[in-house]
Amino acid sequence: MDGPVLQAGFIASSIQHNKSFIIMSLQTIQTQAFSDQRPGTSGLRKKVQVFQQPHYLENFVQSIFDSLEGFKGQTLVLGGDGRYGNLEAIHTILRMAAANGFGRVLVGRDGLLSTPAASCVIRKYQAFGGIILSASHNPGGPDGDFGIKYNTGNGGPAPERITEAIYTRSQEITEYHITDDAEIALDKIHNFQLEGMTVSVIDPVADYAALMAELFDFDAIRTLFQSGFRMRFDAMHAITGPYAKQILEEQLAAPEGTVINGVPLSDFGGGHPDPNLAYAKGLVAEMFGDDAPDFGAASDGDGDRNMILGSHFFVTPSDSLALLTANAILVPGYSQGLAGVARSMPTSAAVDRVAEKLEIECFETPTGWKFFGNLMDAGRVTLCGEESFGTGSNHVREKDGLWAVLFWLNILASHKKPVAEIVRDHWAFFGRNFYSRHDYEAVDADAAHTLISGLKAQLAELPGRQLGELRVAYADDFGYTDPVDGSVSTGQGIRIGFEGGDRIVFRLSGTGTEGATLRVYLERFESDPARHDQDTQQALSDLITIADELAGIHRHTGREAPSVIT
Ligand code: VG1
Ligand code: CO
Repeated sequence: MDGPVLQAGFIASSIQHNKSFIIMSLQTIQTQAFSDQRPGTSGLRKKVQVFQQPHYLENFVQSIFDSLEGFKGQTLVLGGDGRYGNLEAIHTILRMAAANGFGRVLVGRDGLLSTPAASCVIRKYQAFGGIILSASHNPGGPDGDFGIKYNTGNGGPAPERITEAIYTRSQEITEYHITDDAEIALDKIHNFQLEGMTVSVIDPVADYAALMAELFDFDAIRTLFQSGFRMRFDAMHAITGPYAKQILEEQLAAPEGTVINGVPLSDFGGGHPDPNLAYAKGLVAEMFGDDAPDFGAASDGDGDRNMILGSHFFVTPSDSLALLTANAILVPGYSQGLAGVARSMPTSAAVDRVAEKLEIECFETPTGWKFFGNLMDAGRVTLCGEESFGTGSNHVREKDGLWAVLFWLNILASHKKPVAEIVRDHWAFFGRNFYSRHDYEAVDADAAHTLISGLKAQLAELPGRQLGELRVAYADDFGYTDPVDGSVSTGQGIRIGFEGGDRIVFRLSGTGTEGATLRVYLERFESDPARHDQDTQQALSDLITIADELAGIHRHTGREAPSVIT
């Protein structure tokens, strides 16, 4: 082995900076493949302890670089959500980018960039691609999760053909390239050289904030806040704190204190940075309490998810997508009309009916934002969304939490009505899709796979069968052919559709890091406004029973109830 053996491991390898004069050199480090580096729904996510293994991060980063062509001298964007290990990983990746021949890296100050901001920066500066360090909504800290994903030059998550190439490479890797350790100052905005590569430390918020100001009517939103409108934004001690503070409190003049939990912490304050009714407890209590604010919102670890609440009212992400689509005309950035919309398969069909009314195309894609990229690049869709608290548009190529919040603020500023009234009016016009997702987290992986195999075995005989009051219209394992490049993705979730539009979907999570997570998605369409105020779980109760009977959830997992209901 030439060169000193690094005290590798992403924590150990880069924390001891030589403060004195440094002569840098390139090193090629011998390594061995790790068998578990296949990216999931959104990059490679593992427990911090897994990433702390010597060479683990380096192997994956080199596998990314080895799978790409033509990046020599080009620009890479780099940043993360600030979780435990973020800064150390940034140091390692900068040294590897230099050793592999990138010309320049744009890195967020303190190593921070939200996922949508990274996407924005990649596009704005026409970078070759970007690396984002995040495990999104998964908890952080030394016992939490870490993650890494690669985004291509369009700003979007690498498509499956690239993530598979990265995985294949990770199985053959024998060496990686890195510069010697170096002093790297990321706490101020400046440029410096690293072994012939320029590192530009950039303001993580500025480019993103400028883009938001182009899309939304900031004057109208400012007037709304000046009229006494009250909002609470929960940044969950994750990445959106600095973004929300600057945009909401400084640029839009929302009162100080509008943003809560606004300081990013490496362990998210011990919380679970997933903006839903289960994990954003404090915000939910305030929004359903006495003297509730008019509008509540939260975002996740890396800033790409959003939860929308009104006073005593929760907006499901599927409804939110439908509503943004129906009201896009009110928002300057979208007032020219929408090319089309797309939703992930498990997301409710609420947006489909809006698209029909607007006479625009509506696509159903597999779970994960990477499937929207081609449709947006081809100009076929403008808005996209997922039931998992993700909405976004072609302004970037990632879902975007704060963008969704600003979109809602723009709508609220135009309608001047409470959130609940806007949503009820929408249901009265388009009908309501009752919708819920039941997650069974960290179940035994073998049991979960047996459950899914059992469902697959039943698919052929299900159509036409009567289950309780419902008759099965179709049952399949969802497959998708990308209409732009013809690539095929199979095994994307079991769908059981009933006559009248009710639906149950089963799939296993591709972002969990412990055992398996079973997700059960339940949906019922109701056109009669007199029945729109039912409790959601009540409205779905017979589908919940059918789901358990068909899949044997209790029998296979031993669980009496879901871990999380959203
Ligand atoms: C989950 C969601 C999916 C989302 C993905 C990444 O994936 O269901 O809709 O795109 O997380 O979101 P899975 O495979 O666990 O169901 V994020 O905010 O982690 O980038
Ligand atoms: Co996220």
